[in-house]
Amino acid sequence: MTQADINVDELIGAIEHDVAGDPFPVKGLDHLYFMVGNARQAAHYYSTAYGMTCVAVRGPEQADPDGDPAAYQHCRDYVEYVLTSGSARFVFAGSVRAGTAGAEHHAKHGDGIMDIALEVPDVDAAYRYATEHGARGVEPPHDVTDGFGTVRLASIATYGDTRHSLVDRSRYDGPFLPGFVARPPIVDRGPAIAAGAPKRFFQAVDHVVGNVELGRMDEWVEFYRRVMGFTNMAEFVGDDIATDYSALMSKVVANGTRKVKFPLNEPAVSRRKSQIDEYLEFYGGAGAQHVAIATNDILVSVDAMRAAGVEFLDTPDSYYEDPELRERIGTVRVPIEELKARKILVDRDEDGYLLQIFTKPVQDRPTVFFELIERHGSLGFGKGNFKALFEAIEREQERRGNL
Ligand code: TYF
Ligand code: FE
Repeated sequence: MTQADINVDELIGAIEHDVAGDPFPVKGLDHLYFMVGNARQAAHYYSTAYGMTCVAVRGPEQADPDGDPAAYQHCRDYVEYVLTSGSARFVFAGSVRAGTAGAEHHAKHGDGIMDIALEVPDVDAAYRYATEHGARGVEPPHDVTDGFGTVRLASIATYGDTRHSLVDRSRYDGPFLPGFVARPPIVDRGPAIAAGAPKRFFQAVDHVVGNVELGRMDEWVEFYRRVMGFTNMAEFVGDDIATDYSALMSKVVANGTRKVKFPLNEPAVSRRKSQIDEYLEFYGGAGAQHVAIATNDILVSVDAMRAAGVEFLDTPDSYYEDPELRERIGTVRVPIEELKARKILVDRDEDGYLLQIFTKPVQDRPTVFFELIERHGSLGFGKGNFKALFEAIEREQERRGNL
């Protein structure tokens, strides 16, 4: 199978869904907007270590003194790099001066996800529905135009200082948003690909997880139900598991097509400090915890990322040697030894199985991290791995002195 043949919907477990009756139709995730301390270096890291391609940039060099004054100031204040990998699109932004909203966001939260932007067919209808159902509007609907056409944008607030921009790009064919200019990739991966490296390490964003404060998970589940018509997916971590080992509670909400899946975690009260408490303390409140990126070949992706210096959580050999695992998992596409060699986790449910692995935090603060996921029918999140996974996270927490 060539990468062009990959069906992204299948990769992320999307299902058929009738949008006619949907109060808040969503086409999918448009982009994730990361505010970082050094966008130039972040763009380089995600190019080399995550195999992404830098496609566009906007910054002081693009500032048009004759254009819209707000857009002019924005260009003078930030440098923003757009990187893609298949249908996934990340923006890395850095403030070039003190006192901007982005600089304040970064001072408070460190590197983090400021905006989880959704592509919608009708920005005005979506914004109206959301705000009428209790969402706080951040930016009302407005057009942004350049020589490539017009994008309609709005945004609403969600947990912490995070927001959801609503994007309609159906009348636009530029490289990203108005004001951005196309640019060549930061690294030429051509020679590596010619030597057998994968063209892409991942093809899509599978889910984005939010950490919220103690006792507020159900409030945010209700927010996504009321404001966006998202529904609860079956998989969650309840009290039983929480108090035993996981130290967190988790529920998953998704849009009708399940292209957009948002698990929400809150800390559970337990003997030791929850991994969610550690996040909340260092992030300075609620925020996006991890981004799961979907790959059609997790073995190749993990090998390439490890070779580039990405650090993954360790899984003890005992996980693979447990006869119960082999029984639960049955046959998967590779021998378990291949997974063991790479510390990849595996889980099976009634619909199929999935392979997954988690990186360590990707910035100085123990906050945001990534998950690589390869789905084979399963629409779950690796519930069977929670024990092994949370123990691995707690070992890291202990090493950092935050347990
Ligand atoms: O998204 C999920 O639910 C899984 C499991 O702190 C998970 O990836 C849940 C909480 C967490 C780390 C992973
Ligand atoms: Fe996940």
